[in-house]
Amino acid sequence: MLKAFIFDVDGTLADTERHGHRAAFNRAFADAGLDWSWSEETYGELLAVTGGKERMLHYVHSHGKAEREHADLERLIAGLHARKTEIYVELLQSSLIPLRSGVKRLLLEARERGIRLAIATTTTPQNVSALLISALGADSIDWFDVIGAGDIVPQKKPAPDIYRLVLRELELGPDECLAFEDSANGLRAARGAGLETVITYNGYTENDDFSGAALVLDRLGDAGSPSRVLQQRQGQDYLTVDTIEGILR
Ligand code: XBP
Ligand code: MG
Repeated sequence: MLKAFIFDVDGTLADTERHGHRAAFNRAFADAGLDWSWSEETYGELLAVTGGKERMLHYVHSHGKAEREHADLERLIAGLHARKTEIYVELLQSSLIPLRSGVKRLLLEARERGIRLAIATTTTPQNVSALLISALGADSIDWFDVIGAGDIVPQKKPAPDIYRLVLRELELGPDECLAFEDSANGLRAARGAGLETVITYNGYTENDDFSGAALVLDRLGDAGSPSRVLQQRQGQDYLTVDTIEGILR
C-alpha cells in the first residue's frame, strides 16, 4: 500500500536555512555592495515567504529598500539569487551541513524495502544535487525517482503544486505516499495534495501550527539519538484503534 516517501529538503533532510541559505544570501548581498543583512531572527520571520527570489522581493518591499536601491528590481533579484546559489553550493561542497538525525537511516531502509523515494522542494535544483552529493555521494541522486524542485510549478509552497507534480510523475495517488516536512508551509502544501505528512520540526519551525500532520517528531532519530513524539494527529493525545491501525499500515 505504501509505495513512496516524498521528502522536503530544507529543514527536513538537513538544517540548511540558518547557516546555509541565510549565510549565502548575506554574502551575495555584500558582494553586490548592498547594505542588506539578515540576522538569524530576521531570517526566521522571512522564512514565512518560501523561495529565495520571492523572499528577497518581500524583504525589499517590507523593509523600504525598493525605491532607493534599484529601478530594475527583477534583474537585481535574479542576479543576487544566481550568486547566492553559487555561494550556497560551494558551502555544501565543503560539507559543512550534515543530514538531520535518522535521514540516511530511513532512506536506506526505504530502499531496502522497495519504497520509492522522491523530493518535493521549493529550493533550486542545483542546491538539492549539491546536498545529496555532499551528504550521500553522487550515486544518491539516482535513489530518487522524481526530484521536483524550484520554479517548475506556478506556485511555491504552501501551494500544493509541487506535490501534485511529483505525484503525477511518480504515477501514484496521495494515499500510496507519505510526505516528510519540517514547516507549516510545507505541511499545507503536502496536505493540499492529499498526502499524510510526518513533521520533523527544527529551531525555526518548532512553534508552527502542525494541525493535520499524522505525526510530529523532533527528529527521525537514530540509535543513540532517539526521536521524541510531540503530536499524533491534532487533538489526539491518547491512543485509539485508528492510531494503532495507522501505525500498522
Ligand atoms: C525552502 C525555501 C527555500 C530556501 C531557499 O522551503 O523556502 O526558499 O530557503 O532556496 P521548503 P532558493 O523547505 O518548504 O521547500 O534560494 O533556492 O529559492
Ligand atoms: Mg522545509
